[in-house]
Amino acid sequence: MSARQTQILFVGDMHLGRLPARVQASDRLPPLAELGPGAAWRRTADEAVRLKVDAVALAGDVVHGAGDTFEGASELATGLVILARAGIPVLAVAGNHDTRVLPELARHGGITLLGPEGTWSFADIAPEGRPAVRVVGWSFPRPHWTDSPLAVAPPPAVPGLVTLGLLHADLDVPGSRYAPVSGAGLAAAGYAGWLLGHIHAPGAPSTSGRPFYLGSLSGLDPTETGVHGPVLVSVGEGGDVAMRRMPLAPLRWLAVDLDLEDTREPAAALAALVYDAVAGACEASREADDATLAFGVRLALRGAVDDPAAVRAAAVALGEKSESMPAAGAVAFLETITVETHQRVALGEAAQGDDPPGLLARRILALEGADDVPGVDDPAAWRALLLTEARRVIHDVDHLASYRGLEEPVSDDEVRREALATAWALLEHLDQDRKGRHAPDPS
Ligand SMILES: [Mn+2]
Repeated sequence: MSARQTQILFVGDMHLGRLPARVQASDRLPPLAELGPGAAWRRTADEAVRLKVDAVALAGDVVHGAGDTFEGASELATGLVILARAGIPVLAVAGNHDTRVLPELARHGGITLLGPEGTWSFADIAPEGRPAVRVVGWSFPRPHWTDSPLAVAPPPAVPGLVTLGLLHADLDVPGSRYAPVSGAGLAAAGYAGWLLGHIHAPGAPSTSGRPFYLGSLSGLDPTETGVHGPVLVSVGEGGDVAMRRMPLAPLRWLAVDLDLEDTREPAAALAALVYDAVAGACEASREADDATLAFGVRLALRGAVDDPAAVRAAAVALGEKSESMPAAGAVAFLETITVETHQRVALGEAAQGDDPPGLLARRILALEGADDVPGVDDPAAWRALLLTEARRVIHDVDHLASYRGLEEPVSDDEVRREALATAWALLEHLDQDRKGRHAPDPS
């Protein structure tokens, strides 16, 4: 660090009070509390002290919700005490989860709330002998807010003063109930950067004034994959701005694909193949100064195999053993293994037939995006039709009373993969029926 730089550490959604979901219980893994947002926040505070940053800025959803307020507030206090002892000020905006609790915590001291009640306000970080930086922020007034924060103009950029925007909002989602805001509108403010809370997937830091998401400080469930941690902003004497994500989250989620297509006897070798794939993926995700303690891996097996049933059985056995394993200087565990392998079949050949396997083979070819499907004039149009049918089936299931409230929007690719899996399962079943007819009766 140059002594003449001003540094601010920006922190995305923490949801303090929550513990990460879906972590395996294992003696080899650190306790859950060491892997969650509270631990990530403590590490962030320690790092802020070590780097002697000039301020820490929180982008909202600091504390998860009413039920977790006590636990969340106590975790927050731990970090605030560390920062207060070092004389590091903390700025924050409220997100949709902490419209009540954050202003209250701010009143107790230790946090400066920016933009209370849906207004814009700013704080200048101006350490002696170093460049001043202005942080402008807007806070959620209520858990739902359908107006754009830009409905009220943010303070204009001041020539010669580096200004950074801090905001919890839904970027480029018109009609959102979570402070919908236009990225172009934010960029037009002429600030050096916009550091956003709300979406938990971390975006690429941008110093060109384009907004980006800080992402959750620590992945809260297996869908929050990748490198999570705060973003360090450094401003030099000439007003040059640099941003760097610090990989401080103790838990990292990875989605790993293992293709078994070219493997001999994949069922027998599955455990070794999986350990190699997991270790390789953890190693590949490792950053300089990586502080990951545990990797949670969602593994998908793919490809054509001779004996899909044997692969499924081996995957179930491996899942039941649920061992954690050393990986990339930390510990990895398998959160789930999904089996998307399928029967090795000459599809083009099978699709020539008008029998049930042939009709299924045509559907598989179409769903896989083939340009030529025997007996089909326009495979693309047919694929669209198949997906519409599949989506209707999913929609009917989604709206059963028992699933109400669980439904999340299903992507086109998820629909396609689900339809493909069903078609492959049927094809395998037909194949077994055919073989069964010739096999001796087991009874
Ligand atoms: Mn959030």
